[in-house]
Amino acid sequence: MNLLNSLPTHSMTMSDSSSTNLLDTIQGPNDLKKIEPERLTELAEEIRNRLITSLSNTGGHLGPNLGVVELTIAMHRVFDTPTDKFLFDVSHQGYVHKMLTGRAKQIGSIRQYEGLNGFLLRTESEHDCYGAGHAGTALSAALGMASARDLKGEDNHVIAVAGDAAFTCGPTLEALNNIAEATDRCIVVLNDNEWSIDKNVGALAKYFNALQSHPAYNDIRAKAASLVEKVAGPSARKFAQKVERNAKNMILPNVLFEKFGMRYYGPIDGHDLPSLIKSFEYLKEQDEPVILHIITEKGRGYQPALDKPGKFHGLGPYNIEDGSTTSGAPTFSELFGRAVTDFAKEDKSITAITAAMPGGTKLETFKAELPERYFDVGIAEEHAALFACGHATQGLKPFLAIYSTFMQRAYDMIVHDMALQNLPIRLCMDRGGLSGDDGPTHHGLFDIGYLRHVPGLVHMQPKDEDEFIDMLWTMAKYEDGPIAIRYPRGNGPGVSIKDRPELLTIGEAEVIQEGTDVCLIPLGTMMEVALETKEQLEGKGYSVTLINPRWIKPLDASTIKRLSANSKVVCTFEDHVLYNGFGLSIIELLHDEVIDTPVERIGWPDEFIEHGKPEILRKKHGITSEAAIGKILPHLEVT
Ligand SMILES: Cc1ncc(C[n+]2csc(CCOP(=O)(O)OP(=O)(O)O)c2C)c(N)n1
Repeated sequence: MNLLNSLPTHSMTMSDSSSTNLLDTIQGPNDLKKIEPERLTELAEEIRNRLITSLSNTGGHLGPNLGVVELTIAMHRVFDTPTDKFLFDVSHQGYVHKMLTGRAKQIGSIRQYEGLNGFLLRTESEHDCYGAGHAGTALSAALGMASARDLKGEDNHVIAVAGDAAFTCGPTLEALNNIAEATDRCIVVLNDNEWSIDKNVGALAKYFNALQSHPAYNDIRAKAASLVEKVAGPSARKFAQKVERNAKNMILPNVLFEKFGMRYYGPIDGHDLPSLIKSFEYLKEQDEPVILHIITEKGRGYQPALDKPGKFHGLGPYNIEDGSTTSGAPTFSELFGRAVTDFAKEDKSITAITAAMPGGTKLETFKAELPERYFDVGIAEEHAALFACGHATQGLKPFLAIYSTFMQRAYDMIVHDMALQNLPIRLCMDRGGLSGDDGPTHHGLFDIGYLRHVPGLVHMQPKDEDEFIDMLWTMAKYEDGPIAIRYPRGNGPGVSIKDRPELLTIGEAEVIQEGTDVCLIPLGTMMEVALETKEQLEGKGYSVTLINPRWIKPLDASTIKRLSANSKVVCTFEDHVLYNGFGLSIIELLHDEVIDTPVERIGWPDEFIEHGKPEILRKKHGITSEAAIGKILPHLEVT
């Protein structure tokens, strides 16, 4: 049972943006401080309405932000950014902070090209002292800032806000272990809503949840509330210690946190603004690392988000009345979830592992149908990778599904544990390629670079849905070592899938057509851009070779060598950075074989790509057939 059910749930009021008087007066935190205390609840409601209305058009992290409205108001009421430092873990819940630091009017541009980023960026505002997008970074970075402050003899405050699932991350636990040694003063807010993107998992989640469902919890909450009533007074410390001794027994996480050298306060209702403000005023005066445990509701104030916290964690545009969204053709993730579940029904040694992303990777299908072989290890990619290694050593066939960008965390495990020991683990890298409106923290543009040089590792990318299933099937049957697949966000070209998958030959490309002028080598779904390029070239009378390479590693060296040598120019296409990318592997191959056909490459430049719709970003950065033609033609026109 969640005790917050007893708290009032606001219904969505449609009176919103046009009458958002208080919010529109806030150009920065100082304006917030001028608002009369009794009007702060009204402000909270305005913020919620603005979020619900605005995000229905742009999409975004609605649920997490609705949950931190009061928390963020209280923080800006008590502390002073940019002097005081706020770090939000992942920072997907940073929209309210953006609104209170002069960006309320721009919230409608969030995640849009040239608009506000969906996460915090140091370059976006002086109030954003630390950027993020990946989980588990806030505590460590906050400790570093607090330690730097101590060294410099300054006296500002450092406050890290982290969700309960952030405590499943290795770096968070590593920071906790180091907190007492790193600084004498730092405030951590544990924003406990019982949810990661999906339901939070693991021992700590159970520990926190057990607290909320414990019969003594109401009593403790009442005492905790009375604590914050009193803490503003002079005898605060003594009183706090007395309340702790009397009210907090073993069911509270105080023991756990205090072993790490932090004084624990709470739990308090994270939607009770006066309590939050008083708590921060009190904590501000403490000369020791402290943790404030607040209980919040993800999606507070919007019934569809309360009903489906997983869906409303982060989503595209939705119908504001009922929260419904449109769904199109099956995505690569959905095909993955279905296929691996079907394979696992036939092969009892297949297991599925996710690091807190059952919904995103669609392993939720596997979880529903084969729960005993499904493992969600929390936001713990390094652990997930090692856990998969353990399975592989015991003859199981783990499918490890992690987004390309989050797999970066597990690089050392891939080298040191999987590849060096040649363990057959199936690395399934969803969102391999541009992620679009999530921006640079989420684009999966580096995985070829960080896997290409790992000895013995097989890596591939499918051009369409049917080939995708063949590749997954080939992975299921492959036993010789680690094998990876990258596939993009969203849908493929929409080809139909044959009844039974086909086993592919590792390292054998598909030659679609042979010509004599230009050799096009598009990786994966870049086939679409290559096909447009081919048509334009053929329209100009050139003879074109088109190869679907399938394998990033091992390359089909003999086919690529032969067809490149027969062409006047080669052009590669990849949804990846050019540096250390797929095209570079073709250049290396031709160089090593002393084939002097020039190679042109279409791919992302050596920079962090901003957020925005893929069409816009592709055009801007030259991931188009026009750009390819522009690079190819000069080689053909020379006589
Ligand atoms: C390294 C990494 N893995 C996975 C994710 C995907 N992710 C984003 S937010 C989130 C859950 C965060 O839950 P919690 O910390 O409890 O915050 P809440 O959303 O509940 O406020 C996950 C798994 C990520 N951002 N970074």
